[in-house]
Amino acid sequence: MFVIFDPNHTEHSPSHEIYDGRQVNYAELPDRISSIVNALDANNIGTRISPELFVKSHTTSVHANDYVNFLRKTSDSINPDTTFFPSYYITDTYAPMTTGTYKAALGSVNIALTGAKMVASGEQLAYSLCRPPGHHAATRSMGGYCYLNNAAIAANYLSHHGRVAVLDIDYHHGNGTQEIFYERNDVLYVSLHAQPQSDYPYIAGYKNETGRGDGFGYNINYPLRQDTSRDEYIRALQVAIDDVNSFDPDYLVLSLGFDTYVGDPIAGFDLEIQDFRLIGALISELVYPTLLIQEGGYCVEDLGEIATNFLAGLTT
Ligand code: OKP
Ligand code: ZN
Repeated sequence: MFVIFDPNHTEHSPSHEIYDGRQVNYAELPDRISSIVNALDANNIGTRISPELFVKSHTTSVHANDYVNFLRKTSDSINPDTTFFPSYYITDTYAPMTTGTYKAALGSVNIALTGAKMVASGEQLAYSLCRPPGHHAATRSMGGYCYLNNAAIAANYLSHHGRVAVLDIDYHHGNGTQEIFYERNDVLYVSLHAQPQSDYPYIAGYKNETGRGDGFGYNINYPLRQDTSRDEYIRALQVAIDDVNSFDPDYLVLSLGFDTYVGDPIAGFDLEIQDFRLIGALISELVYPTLLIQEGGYCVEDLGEIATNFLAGLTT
């Protein structure tokens, strides 16, 4: 398995986010990625490679030009060491920008596209260590630590080679990815997440959001109560996996969030570190060329161990 990694993500490092009107520590930390990379190294997992550069049109076929330009110009105008909260093209108070944000977001897209290209050319599995994450970024908006939708851009790239299923197992619903593919039937979106009645992003992720037009029936949400037990979670995951198999895609993109972990500081279901081995094993039943896209997961200390457990289940 190739692991695509780029240290340049550290240039995006906001000092805080705003929660309930108060400044709180930013949870989406650069150390998240080092935690995973260090654990992969220590366990000799995967072959680490650097991303290739891709032309901007891959990004602008998913995001509006004016939005991408806004990200670029805003990043250019921010003074180093300041954290700026844009007033436009943003859906909440969880997508602050620093001067390196645009560069890091584009870097994250290149990480995703490098993995997509490998999977399109015959690799069975690639792991794109994307940061910042992407699944809350919609056609013309940022939100929830996300600026450009890495998984959607990769899935759209792969859709030129065949039909694609996006399975999203981050704790939060990927409202951006859902929006981007809502009217398409060549990309299936299936998401397992905390119910939007109680959890971010609140505005999307409901059961009755099933797609529109050509996309009707190709968007599937499994909202779960915050107090969902491990066994209930595993049962729901099995149903989501069955949906992907019924669609029978040519490629699978997994939006891989580790914030379903019980120890996550901002989220979490009743899942222990070892449970990620079973989750990986269940997902390995999806025998399609698979691209793993890193989304959330905020318990920096345990992320590495969660990732190695997940990969052990997925690959053995
Ligand atoms: C991004 B991803 C806690 C409130 C922050 C925003 C969550 C964004 C999650 N300080 N809520 O899906 O992991
Ligand atoms: Zn999340």
